[in-house]
Amino acid sequence: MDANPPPQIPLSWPPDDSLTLDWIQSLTAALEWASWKLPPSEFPSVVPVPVLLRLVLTASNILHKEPNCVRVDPQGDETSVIVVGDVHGQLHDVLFLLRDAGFPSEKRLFVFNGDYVDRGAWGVETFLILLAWKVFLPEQVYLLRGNHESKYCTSVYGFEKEVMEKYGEQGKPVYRKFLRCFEGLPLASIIAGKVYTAHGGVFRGAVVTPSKRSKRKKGRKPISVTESNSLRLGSLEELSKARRTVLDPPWEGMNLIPGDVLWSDPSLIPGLSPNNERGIGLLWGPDCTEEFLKKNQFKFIIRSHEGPDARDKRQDLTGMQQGYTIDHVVESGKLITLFSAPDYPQFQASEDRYNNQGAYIVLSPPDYATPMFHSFEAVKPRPQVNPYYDFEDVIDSDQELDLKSMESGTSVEDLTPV
Ligand SMILES: [Mn+2]
Repeated sequence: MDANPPPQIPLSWPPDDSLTLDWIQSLTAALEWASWKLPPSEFPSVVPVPVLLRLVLTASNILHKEPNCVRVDPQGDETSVIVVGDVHGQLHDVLFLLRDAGFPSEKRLFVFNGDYVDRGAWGVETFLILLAWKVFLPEQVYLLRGNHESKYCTSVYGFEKEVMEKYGEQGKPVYRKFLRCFEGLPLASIIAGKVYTAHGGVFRGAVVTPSKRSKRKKGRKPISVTESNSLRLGSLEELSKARRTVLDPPWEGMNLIPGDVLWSDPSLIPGLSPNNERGIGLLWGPDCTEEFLKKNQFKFIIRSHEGPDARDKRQDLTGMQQGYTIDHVVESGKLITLFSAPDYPQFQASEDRYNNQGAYIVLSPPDYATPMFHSFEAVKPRPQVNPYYDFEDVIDSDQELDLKSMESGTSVEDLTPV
């Protein structure tokens, strides 16, 4: 890495507001250089606050207009779609992935499945680069939300502190702008009408009947979702109606769908059940995968959310050493878990690392229904930096939601959705 800074530093916002490929390349070169050569506190000398705010706001405006479930419909007979799982602030691995797969273009669409920030030390850099691609190619690049794109997760797993250390006194408004952007990230995608992708997975249907006005003027009893025992799989129509602009999805009440989409995990046990390990979301069995695929005429579900540490604790599902697993094989198709952060997590208390590969998936024309898996190793060495969270104390990823530390102070039993 060159000792001299790239010539574009500090970066400036293009005068006519239009991002170019050149601008993205300058941003990438500057961020990569700074990750090796500058202490975090000098980050504003590379990306000054006004430039960062313009980029985040421009992307945010695009994202907020997208529906909960974006339709990714490749045009022409030469267009492929790349799907990417969790990247967790591992800048150098994301840059390797983009170079390896080929950068986004008219002929190469990208769907990112969320979890851009937290745990890794370069969440700001990683997310800014992805936002720049989104602004440059809004119809070719899709950024979905992960459970870590939330206020709760970023306050526990490092991103909030990372922003504060990189932007110092100006950190608070910068962090708030990031949170506002997270609210806009869509929840799911449908690729070529065949492949459903979301960070966690499937979701329950709303069990609340439309409120009919009581004939009596007073004494209308609110209907509680958690009183119902009838968990059923949700429809795409229900997904489209969910309110996603909640920083932390509720685990009870009228708006459970975002929490399910972002936090759920597959299981080999049939049916839908509460995800007690996580404290939010669902576990769903192969029968639900079949029902969801069949009803919507999909061939695949591609979800992310479980890394090698999470899979290490699961007896029923296979490990994440190659960056992907095939969890359900049913009559209508398959359920895939895709994880794109190799040698994860970046900071570990134990010498004994998972040394997992990351992976991305290529879906190709004409049918987009034969996923090609590309596994890759971590870029090494990584720059030596300090973590932004207490990785030795923080609970491991299988119970990402430490409910006891939530502000409400409500007990786990009270919060578990029925
Ligand atoms: Mn996740």
